Amino acid sequence: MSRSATPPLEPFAIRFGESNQTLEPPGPTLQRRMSDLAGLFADTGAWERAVADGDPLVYTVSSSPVPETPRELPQSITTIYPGQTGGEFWMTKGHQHPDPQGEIYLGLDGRGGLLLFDGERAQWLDMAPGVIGYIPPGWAHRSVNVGDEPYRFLAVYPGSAGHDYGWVLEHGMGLRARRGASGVDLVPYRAAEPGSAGAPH
Ligand code: PAN
Ligand code: ZN
Repeated sequence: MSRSATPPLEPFAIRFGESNQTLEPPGPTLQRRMSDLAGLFADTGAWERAVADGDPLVYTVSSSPVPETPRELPQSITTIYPGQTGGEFWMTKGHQHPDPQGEIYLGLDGRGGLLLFDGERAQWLDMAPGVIGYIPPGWAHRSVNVGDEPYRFLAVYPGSAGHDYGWVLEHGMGLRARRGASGVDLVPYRAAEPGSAGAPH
């Protein structure tokens, strides 16, 4: 049976699991380690050292069972652990939705930021528990943990939106979020430095 022929789900309740870490009943969960974030941090040497030094878990995404299929409305909780690489706060890969549609994020725990980029303009929204960040159609989005505790948020997005990660690798996100003397420094985007991979040793 093709995906488009899948009948809509029946109604059901979804609850936050213990400490807001999961949705219940649970769906797929994915883990992103430092090695999954190639080409995203500006300081490629610092990224390579972090991969070599234990390849830490940077974030997890725990979904409900609602599938990413047209007309459904999937949800997931993202947990970004606290840390910096080359002074840049730990963050998600970031993506565009190839089928441009809106999305909302609801802050659950910790302190974060929602970085939005439409290819020309960059916007930063401070995220905290109880704050809804609205992502309009056509804006690439990345989340950043700017605190010392896990930053957690609920995402709700159209099941037909899709996820394009290559767009962010090609175009960047307009800004980078670095730890500054008094909190977050938003600095103009610069591409990741060339890595040592492929260089003669
Ligand atoms: C979110 C993101 C999640 C992980 O559920 O997918 O925070 O970020 P990356 O997908 O950029 O790794 C969302 O925006 N869904 O559309
Ligand atoms: Zn999204």
